[in-house]
Amino acid sequence: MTGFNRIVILTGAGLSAESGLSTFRDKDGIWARYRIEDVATPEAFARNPTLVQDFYNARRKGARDVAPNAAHAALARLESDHPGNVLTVTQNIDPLHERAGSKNLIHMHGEILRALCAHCGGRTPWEDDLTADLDCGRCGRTGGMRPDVVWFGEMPYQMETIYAALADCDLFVSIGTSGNVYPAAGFVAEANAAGAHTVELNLEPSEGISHFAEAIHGKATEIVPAYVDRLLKG
Ligand code: BJW
Repeated sequence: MTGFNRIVILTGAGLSAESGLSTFRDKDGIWARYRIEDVATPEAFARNPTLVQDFYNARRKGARDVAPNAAHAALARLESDHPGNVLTVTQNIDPLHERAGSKNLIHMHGEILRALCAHCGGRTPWEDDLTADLDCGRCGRTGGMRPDVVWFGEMPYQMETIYAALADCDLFVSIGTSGNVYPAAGFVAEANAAGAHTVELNLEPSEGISHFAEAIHGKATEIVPAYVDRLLKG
């Protein structure tokens, strides 16, 4: 496995499952307990802000004290020890990659420990509950403070940077994601078009499995450290 110089890693909820955070589409996942239309769209926030804030307030509490697992640690080790460039793009809103030490990191679906003012677009670190009566520290307006996360129908963050990295990568590795949500589900096609080797590491075959040149299935805490060892040994 020698010769990879520009690596893009895409991660999803399966990476954080063994840290105790729920995935979305597994049978006991978040979407088995909540309807997407009720909690993860701008229309839901406009219709019932309290329900949406309660949903994310509970998840913010869950993310505050959670620890990264062996898979997050292995990806941080890859970034620090690999001689080439490693960019990690995560769909996860939890802070586990950065807690493990990843630095070249994009949270394309936002961060649960940040707030976004729907009025002025200001983004700010936020560890406590969000409520409908809060004022924005930047523009002073009330009622617009929401979690800094990307809902259905909204544009994920830093897409230009991500597409530029995909167009230039020689290895693309997708980890712990079901491949249901676009644009992330389309990244493997972009990497294939760039001539990159493409690898899926997941508990089970994802929706996009046919697009990957290689796949390893199993628990992230087992298969990710082993795969990183293989990459670093060259
Ligand atoms: C393990 C494991 C273990 C478990 N070890 N593995 C029709 C066609 C195409 C697209 C669309 C369409 N209609 C609408 C769209 C667009 C829409 C979309 O994709 N809809 C689909 C449902 C079809 N997308 C959007 O609206 C996005 N914006 C957009 O497209 O803007 C326009 C645009 C166009 C072109 C370029 C750029 C932009 C926004 C999507 C926002 C998604 N938001 C959420 C919520 C974020 C906040 C929050 O966390 O609450 O993001 S939804 C949810 O799904 C969350 C996740 O990041 C995302 C992906 O989920 P993920 O990570 O894949 O989790 P799971 O649960 O699905 O899978 C986990 C996997 O792990 C499973 O496979 C398990 O087996 C595995 N696993 N344990 C290893 N221990």
